[in-house]
Amino acid sequence: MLSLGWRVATVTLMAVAAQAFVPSVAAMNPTGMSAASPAMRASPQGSNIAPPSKLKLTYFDIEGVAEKVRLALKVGDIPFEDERVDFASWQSLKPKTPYGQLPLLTVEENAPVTQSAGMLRYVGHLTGLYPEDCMKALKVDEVCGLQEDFAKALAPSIYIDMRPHLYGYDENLPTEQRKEIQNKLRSSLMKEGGDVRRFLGYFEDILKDNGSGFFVGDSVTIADCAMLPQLRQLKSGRLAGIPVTIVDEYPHLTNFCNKMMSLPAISQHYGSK
Ligand SMILES: N[C@@H](CCC(=O)N[C@@H](CS)C(=O)NCC(=O)O)C(=O)O
Repeated sequence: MLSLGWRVATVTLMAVAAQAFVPSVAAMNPTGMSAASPAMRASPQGSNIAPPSKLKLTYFDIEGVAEKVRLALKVGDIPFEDERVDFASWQSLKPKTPYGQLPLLTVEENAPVTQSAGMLRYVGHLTGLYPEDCMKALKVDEVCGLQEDFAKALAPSIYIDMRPHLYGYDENLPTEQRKEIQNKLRSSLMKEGGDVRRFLGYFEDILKDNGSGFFVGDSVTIADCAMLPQLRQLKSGRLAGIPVTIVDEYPHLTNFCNKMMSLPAISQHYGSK
């Protein structure tokens, strides 16, 4: 039986436009979109979708995989219930979820839906943060996919500490041994030509080539909502062996983080965090 502390650590480690009917220049906010009533939205790409009357995002009280969805909802000014499940309640909730995992997105009276990547695109459609232009959407998907690849590269060094059996070790592997393996994995991630600088280099180049400070086009997209939590994770100090200053080595990534964090919806969301 896992202790609560262990379960907390487990889940902690597991783990991102509105428009008026007729946007005016005066109504534009720093996202490049107009601040508007959520009743009907027109994205910069021109979609007009009425948001659902009820939206609930259920996840743990961590950033994790649901943070990109929270950020897209906040940037898009879509009202939603940000339900945070505590780890004590999770054990009884888990068997009632479709696949034993969070996040869940409940739209109006429909059955809850799983998978954060799908939720992000759904919110992207609602808000216009997912471009209607196919080519732009393809580029957004490319960045989102690369972010997922980076998360996958980091995952073994995170999960070895929580679920060693996933990597062929005994599930009761002593903590010191888990840490030892974790240190080796982190050293490999950090070595010259290792995955951390490889991926950060890719992201830096995408920003440099795009030139707007955002990953695709000249305003916020769901790709930016996916990237910010990924970079925040690196800067958080939660990944031992990865210097918290690593992102500072990349001027375009640093500028991106500052730009995103200074958007009113995002700075309000994080408050003093
Ligand atoms: N592919 C899923 C992954 C969901 C997932 O891994 N959820 C983890 C937290 S990040 C979870 O529910 N863990 C608790 C458990 O498995 O008991 C998504 O992106 O939504």
